[in-house]
Amino acid sequence: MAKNLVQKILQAHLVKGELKTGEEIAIKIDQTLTQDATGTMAYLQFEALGIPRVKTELSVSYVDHNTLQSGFENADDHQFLQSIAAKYGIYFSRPGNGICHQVHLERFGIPGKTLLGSDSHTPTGGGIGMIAMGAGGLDVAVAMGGGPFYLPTPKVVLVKLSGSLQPWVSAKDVILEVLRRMSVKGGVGKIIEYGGDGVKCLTVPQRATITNMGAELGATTSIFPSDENTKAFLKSQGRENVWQELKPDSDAAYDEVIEIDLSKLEPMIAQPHSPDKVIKVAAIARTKVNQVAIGSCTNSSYVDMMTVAGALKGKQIHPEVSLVISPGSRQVLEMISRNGALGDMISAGARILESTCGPCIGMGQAPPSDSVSVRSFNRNFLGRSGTKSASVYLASPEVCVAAALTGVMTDPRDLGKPIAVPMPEKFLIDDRMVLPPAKLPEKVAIIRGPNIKPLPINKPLPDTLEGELLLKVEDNITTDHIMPAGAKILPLRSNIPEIAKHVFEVVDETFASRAIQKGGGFIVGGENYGQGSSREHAALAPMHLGIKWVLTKSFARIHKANLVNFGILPLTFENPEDYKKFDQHDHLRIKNVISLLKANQPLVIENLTKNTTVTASYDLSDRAIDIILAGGLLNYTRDVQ
Ligand code: MIC
Ligand code: SF4
Repeated sequence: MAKNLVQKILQAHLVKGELKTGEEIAIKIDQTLTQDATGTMAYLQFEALGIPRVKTELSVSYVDHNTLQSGFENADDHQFLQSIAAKYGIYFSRPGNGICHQVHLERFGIPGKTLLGSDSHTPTGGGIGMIAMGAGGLDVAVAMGGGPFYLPTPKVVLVKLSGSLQPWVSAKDVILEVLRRMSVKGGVGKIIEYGGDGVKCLTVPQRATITNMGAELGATTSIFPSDENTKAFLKSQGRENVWQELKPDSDAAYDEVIEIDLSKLEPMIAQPHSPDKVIKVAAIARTKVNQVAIGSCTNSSYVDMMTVAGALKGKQIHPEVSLVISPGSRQVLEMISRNGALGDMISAGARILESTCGPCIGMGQAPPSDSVSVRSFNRNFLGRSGTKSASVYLASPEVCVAAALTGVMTDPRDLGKPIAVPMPEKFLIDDRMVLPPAKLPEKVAIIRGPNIKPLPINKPLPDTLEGELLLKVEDNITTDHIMPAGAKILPLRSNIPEIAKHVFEVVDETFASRAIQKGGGFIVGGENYGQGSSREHAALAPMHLGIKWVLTKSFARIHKANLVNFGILPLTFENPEDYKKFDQHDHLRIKNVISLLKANQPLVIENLTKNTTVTASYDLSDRAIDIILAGGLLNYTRDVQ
């Protein structure tokens, strides 16, 4: 039978199950990546599994999120990560070496391989032809230990590209157009495969911008074929030997097809506070802009930076705009510093940051109150920038630099002659900031500063769940709502009791204290609950607060898996209208939970305040049910061993 590209790679990695839409499969994971903000927990969990050495082909630990060291916490975490990497056979990308996804693409990505990363933008690797997926740290820990990764077989959507991009229109506009059409929940349960003649005009970093932000569709991942452009990119990175051609069979079938004519695209922009609120830049031209931030794992490649530098050369940014630029990797930063482009940025008035996530995750550079910030990033969720009253827009580096120069939203085509930047034939290659694992692991002592707190362990699920509905929220709640990030909270990622105090802070400041006072409780939500980041802290911290179930209209994939991994029941309304039957503070009870789950029967929620009942269902495999009953994946893994 003819196969599409996704089916070919999944089939080659299949360990359990069959490729039938919706059915659970388990696949072998070739490579893993972690970053520091999710990594400390992932490695504590790896330690708890008791496996002496990683069993993957390659595992890399990056430090790129928590690099603002305003106290000992982040620096402690870095030392812990470095020592644990050395001991367990993991490569360690030092702080300053770059953003995980950018560096992985440059130095480690291999067409046809699978990559699991404890970060939702791991699909960046799809730009080089990998099946690269984001997951919670615990799933990544299990994969490092050689365990397969479980997921429901996704549908495959073909995005067929034709034509080629017009001047000043870029890869970011392609993915913004896909987001405009599909929305932030349009990709749930799907893998997006790009194809068609238009693919030929996109370089690997451009493809990676598109697959990176596919995360915002809620998609499992996105992928491009591996072709001559892939080969050229790998060659310029001195890695041509890992190239292979990968493409779908000519008569392959897809569950859905979307067609995009690249020649017709115009510069686009996503408005606050969601990446799918996409319109043409021209439609909001002349809106005043206060801050511009260029970088992040979506748009910080060499060509992105050279384009920005080219537009800034010999000019000065608008006096009322603050422009910050963070090149994606040390490779990019070093290249633009050696060729003079960095000097052009600096003399135009740009503020240069180190090669990290920085403002994208609220690690510094929070914009002023009530201001407008235009960013080349991938997420503009409420409060993520560090300023709740700010309006954050997402656009290409071209649109960003145009706004920095003029002080208002500007269609970059108004800047005149386009900046043509060719892909370099040879990138500057220097891997000394990536430390290989120790040759004598038994000699490595793990450094555990006071910020590293022991892993919280859950108890098996009780048979009766009774307590208060602590919070009722709307559709599209993100993990940034559930477990905010930013410079103040991120340093607590290795300290669950402390970070748990901030759960749902953006929505309701009293949530955590009420949960603690009541000894736990429940949450009701709308559609696409838990979209966005892969942070398992959005499940782990609620678990610590005693949350036993979350009832929604639907869940985002990674968050649902994280809830299961930490023993929290992800329930859905049998009848979505029942959403209306709940109010905060209602006293609720579910009886016979264990036997009903074992028999795969719906659960009945008694609302003791309102004297009503509501039926809740769940879409969970037998394995997922056993994990929840055990109180989470760590307990389950220990029980079955
Ligand atoms: C993000 O972009 O939200 C993050 C920070 O990279 C997260 C991971 C995290 O919360 O540590 C992600 O995307 O998974
Ligand atoms: Fe870092 Fe932002 Fe990319 Fe997340 S989206 S990995 S915070 S640059």
